[in-house]
Amino acid sequence: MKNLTLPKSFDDFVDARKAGFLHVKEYVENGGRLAGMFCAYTPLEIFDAADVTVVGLCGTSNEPIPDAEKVLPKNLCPLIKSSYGFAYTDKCPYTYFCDFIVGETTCDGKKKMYELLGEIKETYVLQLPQSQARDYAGEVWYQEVKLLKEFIEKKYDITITDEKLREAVRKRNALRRSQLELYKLQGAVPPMMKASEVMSTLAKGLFAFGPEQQKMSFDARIAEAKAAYEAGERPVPESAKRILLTGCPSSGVIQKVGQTIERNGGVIVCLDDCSGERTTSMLIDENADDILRAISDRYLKIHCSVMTPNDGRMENTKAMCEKYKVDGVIDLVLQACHTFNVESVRMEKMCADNGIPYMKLETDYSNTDSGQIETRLAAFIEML
Ligand code: BJ8
Repeated sequence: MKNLTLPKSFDDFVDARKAGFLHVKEYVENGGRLAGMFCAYTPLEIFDAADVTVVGLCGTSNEPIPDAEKVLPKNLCPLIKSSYGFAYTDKCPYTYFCDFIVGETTCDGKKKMYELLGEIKETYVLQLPQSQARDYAGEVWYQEVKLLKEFIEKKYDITITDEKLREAVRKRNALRRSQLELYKLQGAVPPMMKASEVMSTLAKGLFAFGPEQQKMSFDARIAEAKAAYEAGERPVPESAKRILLTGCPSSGVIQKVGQTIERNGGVIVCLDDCSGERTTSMLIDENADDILRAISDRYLKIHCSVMTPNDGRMENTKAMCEKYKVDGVIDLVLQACHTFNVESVRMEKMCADNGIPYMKLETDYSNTDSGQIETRLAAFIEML
């Protein structure tokens, strides 16, 4: 086995993530099954039912991007370049240790990147329909989910039974309910946590390995935050402007954008991306006759800009603005993400129609625009 070099940026990454890196080595060396994935459309219950731990491999750091650009075009989304760069440079323990990777045909950049990623690590690509609107889309996706199940069965020479799938559904539903409770804390006025704390709680859960452990870690943090709030602690001042952050996945810019919002008198009360409340609230019928179909149906319902039409996202964001008493919407677009970039026109219109202040922020993983972002965010929050 080659020597693994950890990137410098991990030194100051959240402790939970670092703990996960150490844990993964031990887990794999003890015979644990590990797979990597990139997208909210990946049906996690299939992996759970096969006792495969699945970890998100979306790159969140600028560090491997110069190396990735030796292969990939520069004008590509930073999330794609970072993800590929980690595999290309052997710098991510999860990519390094996983048995295989599951990709999906979402945006053009990602689906073509998977072809190159497959040269480094075995990569299985789910063929996701481009729309939920066609009658046949549900059947196409069901067949894809079934093919994934068969691929995993063959890979490990196992059978994934309906009982195991049902058990996995129960555990994932329980985890989702717990995650919804965590989001609910931000509905209080003032919110019970800073957004950075919500995110580190989610990250801690994510690297806790397995839905039950994740749930335990969320439940403990929720109880702690509620008790502190009841005892009079207010981690966020009542004057903080309540922000809904929507658009592209934000993990790679959360320091540049999230911390800047909080430093300038704002607080993110709703993270409205594909792994936020709108997706988490989609549960699966635990008693469905055809449990595999119930799983595939749930995942196809997810709203993402790669789908057309994608009206559900606008409707959901509007509902979240009301629920979380939002003062302003920040629409995050990662550079060269055409789907979210074009869709921002509709998001802006939805906000204007409902009298909600809106700001679009286009950025990448570098720090070259930090000053400009600070100025723009400060001005936006000041105006709320
Ligand atoms: S369900 S948001 S994880 S596709 S990689 S689309 S930022 S250009 S990540 Fe995504 Fe699944 Fe949708 Fe969620 Fe744009 Fe970049 Fe593509 Fe991206």
